[in-house]
Amino acid sequence: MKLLFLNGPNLNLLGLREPQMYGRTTLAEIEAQVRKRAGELAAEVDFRQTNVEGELVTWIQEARGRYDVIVLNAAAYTHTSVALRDAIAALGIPTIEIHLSNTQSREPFRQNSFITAVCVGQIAGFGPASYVLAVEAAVTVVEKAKSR
Ligand code: CA2
Repeated sequence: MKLLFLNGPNLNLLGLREPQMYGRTTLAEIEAQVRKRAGELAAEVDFRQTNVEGELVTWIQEARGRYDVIVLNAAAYTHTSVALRDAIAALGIPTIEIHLSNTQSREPFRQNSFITAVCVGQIAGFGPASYVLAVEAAVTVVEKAKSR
């Protein structure tokens, strides 16, 4: 089972700036937590971050045939990107939307996601644990698909 974790703009700053909002854990530390849980569940993980919207689109397109599930924290592009929505809709493999914060309890512009409707589900509000929960959700999604 292969999982592709994609992280959008500014998530490279995690743990380094604005700790009151996003905590003190770095993206590298989150990646380590993801790899640990994935190892326990016999899943392989690729974990990437970019500040470039088109790069996320390309990575989503290239995932076809290579990964079983994408886990996507699109960061600010969540609230703006028709391009990401179209890429996910065209992909044909399940995508899980994740966020560190509970976007529904934040500013109104964060309460709209362009990608929720084309994802299998969303995990938000648990800080770095959102990523670990996503590993478990991804395994559940793949096992459910196999049992059909
Ligand atoms: O809660 C999340 O995971 C978000 O996707 C984070 C995005 C935000 O735009 C979304 O509405 C919700 C922001 C990521 C920026 O991360 C930073 C980390 C440290 C310092 C500055 C930004």
